[in-house]
Amino acid sequence: MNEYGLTKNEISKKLNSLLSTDETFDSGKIIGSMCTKPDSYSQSIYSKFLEKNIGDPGLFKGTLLLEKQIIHQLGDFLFYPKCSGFVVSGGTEANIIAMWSARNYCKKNSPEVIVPMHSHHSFDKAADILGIKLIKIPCIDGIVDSNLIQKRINRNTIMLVGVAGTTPLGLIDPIKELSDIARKNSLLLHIDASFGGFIIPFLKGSKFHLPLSDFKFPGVSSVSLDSHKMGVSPIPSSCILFRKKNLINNIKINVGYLSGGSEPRPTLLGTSPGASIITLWTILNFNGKTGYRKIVNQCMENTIYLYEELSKIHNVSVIQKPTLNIIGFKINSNHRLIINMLRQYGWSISVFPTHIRLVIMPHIRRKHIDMFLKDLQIILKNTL
Ligand code: 0PR
Repeated sequence: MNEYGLTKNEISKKLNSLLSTDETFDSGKIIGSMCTKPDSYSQSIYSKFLEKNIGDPGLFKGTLLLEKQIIHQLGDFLFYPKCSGFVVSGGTEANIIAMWSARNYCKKNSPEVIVPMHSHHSFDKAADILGIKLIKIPCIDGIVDSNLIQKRINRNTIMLVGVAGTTPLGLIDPIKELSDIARKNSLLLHIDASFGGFIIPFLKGSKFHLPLSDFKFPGVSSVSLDSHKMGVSPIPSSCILFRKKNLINNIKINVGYLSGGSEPRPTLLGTSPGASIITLWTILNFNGKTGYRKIVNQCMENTIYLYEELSKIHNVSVIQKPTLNIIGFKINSNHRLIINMLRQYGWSISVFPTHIRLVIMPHIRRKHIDMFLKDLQIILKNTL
């Protein structure tokens, strides 16, 4: 650190230079990420409320009220307006909280949670931190094989997990079947809708309509949905919703000394941005269902366009028709080389052991898709 601070001008130059290697969503070349650029309205709202710390909720009762309204609004479109929950930092925190509350609620000596093989690594983190054994169930065509679950349930099992919007391919596990199994065995069921949570409800009635994956199914005990993914809110922002309040009561920690005089929210983080809550509230109310429907349907239109164009290209195999705005594909020969070339052309794709993942978020426009297809075809031609 310098003895004397730099001028604003010097700082600005340094930042411009040091950050010049960062990718931007505006380029349209970040085509493998589940995040997107928050619009200028959310940016301006976020920056107005930087002093709010929801880690001391008694100081920011207004922000806390907005959080309650968010949970109620989300619960409403997930068919359980009476749910309880919080705005948290991301899908990882939401999933860890779901596992934490399940462990404390069920009070078993050697707790086990059954997850699909494709589940996000936040469950591995949670299991490691919380001393829970994860039982991973194989998948068929990218979704969990629900027939195998019953055999793996034993007296230590506390919860099942289903995913609505899987990380590798954006698919949806059979939530109805999972709900039935959870009910039959008196188990909790957490739905990780980190990706799909802000999509599926808004596709209702459209040509992309999908079965629901929420509290409509009586076995579902909690749902996580990330507002900083398809909820288009600035990072960090996600929500965890619980059907029963007593699930949350099991993770409450009494502190007693906070300046605002109330107990902290039972989330993982202490000090955390109230600005995330205020901005999410703003976006939900500004967009309304119609606004989200428009965003989501545009992403789906673009996804299907890219899927159809990719399917026409020789030497490309698309894994399957997309369910949400995620496409998986592989190159029949020179797969690795093509991946490297795409990266050299500036495309930030996401690479899984079996395929390349493209995520068609709101910042990806038709012109970016056409640029991608053009570059891919040039690369394929040059590597033949
Ligand atoms: N659950 C699912 C199904 C996910 O796909 C993810 C993240 C999470 C939970 C965890 O969410 P947080 O990252 O908010 O904690 N999946 C993204 C992915 O693996 C995370 C991500 C996002 C990675 C943007 C890179 C990136 O550029 O793609």
